[in-house]
Amino acid sequence: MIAALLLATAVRIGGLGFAPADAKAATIESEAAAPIAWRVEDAAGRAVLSGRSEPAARDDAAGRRVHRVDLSALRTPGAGYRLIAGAAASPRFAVAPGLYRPLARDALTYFYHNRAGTPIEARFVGARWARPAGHPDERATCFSGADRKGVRWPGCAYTLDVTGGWYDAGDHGKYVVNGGIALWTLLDMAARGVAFPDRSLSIPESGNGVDDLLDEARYELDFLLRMQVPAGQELAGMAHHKVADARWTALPLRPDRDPETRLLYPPSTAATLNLAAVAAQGARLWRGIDPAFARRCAEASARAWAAAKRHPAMLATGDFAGSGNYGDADVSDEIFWAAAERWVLTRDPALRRAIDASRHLRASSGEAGWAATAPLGLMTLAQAGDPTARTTLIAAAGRFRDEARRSGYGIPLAGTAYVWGSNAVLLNRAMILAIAADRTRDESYRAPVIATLDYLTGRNPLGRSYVSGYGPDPMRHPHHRFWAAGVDPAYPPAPPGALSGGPNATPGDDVARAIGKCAPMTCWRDDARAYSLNEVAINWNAPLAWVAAWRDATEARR
Ligand code: 9MR
Ligand code: 9MR
Repeated sequence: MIAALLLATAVRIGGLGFAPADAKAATIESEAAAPIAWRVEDAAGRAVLSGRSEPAARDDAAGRRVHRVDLSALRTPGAGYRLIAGAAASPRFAVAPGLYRPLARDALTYFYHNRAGTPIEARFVGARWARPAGHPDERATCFSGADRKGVRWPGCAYTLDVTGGWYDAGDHGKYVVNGGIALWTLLDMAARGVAFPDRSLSIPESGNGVDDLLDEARYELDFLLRMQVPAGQELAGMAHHKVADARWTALPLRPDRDPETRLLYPPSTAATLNLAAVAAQGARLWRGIDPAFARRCAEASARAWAAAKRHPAMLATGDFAGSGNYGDADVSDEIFWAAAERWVLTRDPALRRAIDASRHLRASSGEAGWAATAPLGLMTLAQAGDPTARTTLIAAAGRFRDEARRSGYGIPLAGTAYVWGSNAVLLNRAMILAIAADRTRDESYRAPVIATLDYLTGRNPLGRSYVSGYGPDPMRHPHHRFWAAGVDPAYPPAPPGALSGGPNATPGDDVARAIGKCAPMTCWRDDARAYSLNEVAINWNAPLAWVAAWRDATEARR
């Protein structure tokens, strides 16, 4: 007992708290080998629950030995609880229903904040975050000349109006590949029945009679449709890979003050298939809401699909100054995903044959990501009732659940593979676990989903929340050109609900390199210059919104 008292070093718990009936777990970091006594105290300091920890093995990602605590028996609603072990105490936490509802909403509001081509208005987001439209009339032509590898690009004879969409991240690039997965994720929420009824978000479209989640998603879909090479051109139907600055701009920078030339970069097969996929998904979702728009989406999807077939190997291998690459040498997963979306829309037997012949139907490689889109196709097929896709997804969920059982923090990532955007790797795994929980009603898939959100908001070795405005010690200084208070106090801080990319064991910027050796889960700094650790991005916030909404929607069914 004395030893345990001395050895309990830190108590880590989800920063938002728990729904009364939900499973509740926490982590004690301690080198003690024997179980540690713990207790929960209420706001008045009364012990309301106690137990002994379950020592786990050393957690290599955390670089320390950890103990697990199960406090599921704590069901009485209240605020100001603390979990105490020896001399260490957790931050105060709540037990209450609906704790994740505001996060789901704020995580979606992220997208309005990051809209290009339109003013961000004080009446929607408050004066602090209002700004003039960035790139309000974005007519761009194609990059011509040599890229950084010396490859020469011909340019093009046309200009496209590509106004609108969301900025990708801390930079002002708009990338079709990453826009695709982010948009798919929001549309998938809607397809699964998550509703943000008209006026439930605060956006310019609130009051138009349409669900606000769909309105926000349409802002990006409209933009993606503009990225398609027009009819009559040699590459008609293909989608440009990105529109972005010709050179990197420095932080801070209000988007309307961007001095750089904006250029279209060469079309790619991957971007084209992203467009084919999300335009098909859009056609399905708007069919009953705006049939003319749905038809436009269906046509664009068909043209993109046909163009990708004509140009199956236009790989985005270019390396251009001023924007990210999103390069991808394997488009078989994009083909599978686009085929799946198009089959669900059209029921074309040729597409069905392509799906059945694809290895991606049976062998899921893991979680979705901007370069790994097969799981998006699987999720859509499973949602449409496809038994094989369901089996493949549930098998993937089983592997993630096994990893969660090995993790000292209960998260579906064991081992040390913490990459750029690791927080979103977890969330993309959590989505598959959540779908498995929905399908099977097996609650063992649920715990790692809860643990993922707990980890992101405080149950981690740094005791930080990676979500701005949420949890006791939230991220404050993201790499973002406008939410740049971290580099210039004249700029606003991040609004609530923005997710940091998170720990990255492979340093990709000067701040990260200066950290030196670190246990993977601790390779992170709340520093605006640390773009390989602390950037925010549409493809990271979208699964945050999805998973937070799922946690909120499903807590009642327990
Ligand atoms: O600010 C850029 C960030 O948005 C990107 O994610 C990142 C990686 O592509 O690059 C950042 O830009 C840096 C550039 O790559 C190198 N010079 C310094 C830039 C920092 O502003
Ligand atoms: O999310 C991307 C990550 O998987 C890559 O490792 C990284 C370096 O290529 O780029 C990330 O994407 C960035 C993009 O290139 C530019 N906008 C910001 C994105 C997030 O940092």
